[in-house]
Amino acid sequence: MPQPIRPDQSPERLRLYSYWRSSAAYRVRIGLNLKGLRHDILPVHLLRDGGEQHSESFAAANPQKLIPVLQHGERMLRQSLSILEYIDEIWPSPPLLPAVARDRQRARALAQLIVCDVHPLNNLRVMRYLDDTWGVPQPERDEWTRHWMVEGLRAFEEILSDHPSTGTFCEGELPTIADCCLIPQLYNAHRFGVDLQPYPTMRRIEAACLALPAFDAARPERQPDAPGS
Ligand SMILES: N[C@@H](CCC(=O)N[C@@H](CS)C(=O)NCC(=O)O)C(=O)O
Repeated sequence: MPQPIRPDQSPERLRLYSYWRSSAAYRVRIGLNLKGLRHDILPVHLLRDGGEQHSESFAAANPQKLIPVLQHGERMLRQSLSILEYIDEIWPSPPLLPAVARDRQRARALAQLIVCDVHPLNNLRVMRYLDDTWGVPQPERDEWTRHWMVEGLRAFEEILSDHPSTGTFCEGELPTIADCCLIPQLYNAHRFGVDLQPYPTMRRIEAACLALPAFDAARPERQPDAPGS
C-alpha cells in the first residue's frame, strides 16, 4: 500500500488561514496537530478594518469570506468539517473517525450538531446583521448567542451521558472530529459566560482533550495572532 506523503517531505505545503478566536479554524488546528502535520498559519483578522475576510485577496481564496481555508499545494480547501475529513483521508493515522460505521456516524452527528446547528447562529456575520440591520443591542445579541449554545450543549450532554460508546472522548478512547468541534464550542461558551455546571460529561471530556498537546497548542491564546503573543 502506498505511504501517504507528509507535506513537510513534499512541496505540497499546508497553509491555514486562521484567526486566533475563530472556533471553526480552531477545529482544523486541532485536527492538523493531532495528525502531526506541519503547517503555516496565515492570520486573517476578522475585525480589523471591517474584517480582512472581506478583502479581495481573501475572497479569492474563499468566496464565502469565511475562515478557515486550508491551502494544500495550489488547492484551497473550505469548510472546517470537510477539511477534517480530507486530512483524515490523506493522512489516516492517527484516525479522526472510528473504524466502525455506526461509531463513525455518531462522531459525525455530534460534530454536525455543533457545526451545523449551533455555530452558524452565533457567527460574527449574523451578529453584525442583527446589529446593523435590526439594531439589536449588544445584551440581547449576547443573550441570543447563549440561548443557541445552551440549546445545543444541553442536547450534546444528553447524547453523551446515556451512551455506552462515550469514553474518555466523545466517541471512544481516541479523539475524533466530534472532539475537534466540541472543544472550540466550549471555548465560546466560556467566553460568553454560559454555565457549564449542568454538563459534567462535556467538562470531563474538555479536561481530557486540553491535557493533550495537540489540543493545547491549538488554543486561541497560543496562536501567533493572539493579542500579546
Ligand atoms: N461552516 C463554516 C463556518 C466558517 C465560519 O463561520 N467562520 C467564521 C469564524 S468562526 C468567520 O469566518 N466569520 C467571519 C464573518 O462572519 O464575517 C466552517 O465550518 O468552516
